[in-house]
Amino acid sequence: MLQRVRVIDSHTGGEPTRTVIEGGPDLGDGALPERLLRFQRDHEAFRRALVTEPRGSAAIVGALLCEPNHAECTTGVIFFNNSGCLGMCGHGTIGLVVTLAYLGRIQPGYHRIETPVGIVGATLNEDSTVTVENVPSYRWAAAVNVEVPGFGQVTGDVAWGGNWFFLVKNHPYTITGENLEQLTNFTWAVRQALAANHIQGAESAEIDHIELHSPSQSPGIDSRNFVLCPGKEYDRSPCGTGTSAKLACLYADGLLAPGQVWRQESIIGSVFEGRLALRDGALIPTISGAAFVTAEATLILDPRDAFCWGIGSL
Ligand code: PYC
Repeated sequence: MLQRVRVIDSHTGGEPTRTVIEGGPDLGDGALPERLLRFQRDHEAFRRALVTEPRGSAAIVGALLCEPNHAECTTGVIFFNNSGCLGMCGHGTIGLVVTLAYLGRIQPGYHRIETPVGIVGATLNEDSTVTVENVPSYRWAAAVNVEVPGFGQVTGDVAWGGNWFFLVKNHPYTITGENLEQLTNFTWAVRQALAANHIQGAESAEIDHIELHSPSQSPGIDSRNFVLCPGKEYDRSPCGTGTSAKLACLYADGLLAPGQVWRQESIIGSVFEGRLALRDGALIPTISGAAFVTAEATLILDPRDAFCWGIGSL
């Protein structure tokens, strides 16, 4: 039998989000982390069908809307990509909020959104930009050395911004589109070396995002980044969770004060504006950016199609 899935596609600074608004799996109720486990255990085929080829692409992040567990939240969401699920997704949250506004389900103002790693805030601003108040972020380990085969010793910080990041301190690359292959090869090698050397985040979490920075050529922009996502694809946006991790590291180094603005540019030149607030000893990043709806579609999943559930995986 054909399965129909209604989605709204958007992009946030060039990075796509596919929000599932109807026809997704019912994950039951309970806490979001439990529903995430059910999604991972029982709905791998659905994940691949939604975001990998032939319907999707390696860059797409899926956002499955779920009933929130907390009454004060507008919605719950589980983010997923070509290789698995994400704890949080900054660009995806901006895309999701713009999608809910497009559907007429929310108005400008403050909304709470439940994710598997905690409740985040999201303000839909009058100019249609969105400001995400992320989960508390922190630097877990500073100046960690790792021997990367073919590249030598690489030093970086391990930080949490809703996902786990390794923020490389020393690299020789100019962050431009022409260097995509080199940037990808280098960051993928760093990620593998971290795993091989058991360099992890809290509670032995895998570090699955690698982030490089360089100065920006654009006036008023503090930094340009390249972020390698878990499925070996780079983030077209400046990465909301990656920017959060960066802000936490800057704060830890005494280079960013609460309230100070940090403008982070992506490799394609899209910009997020970030700030930190200190609340009860926790660092709360806020990330502002814009998203645009690009399509409203019904995906057809036909089990007779040999490629119904996506073409291969990593
Ligand atoms: O914006 O947080 C983000 C993100 C994570 C992976 C892709 N985008």
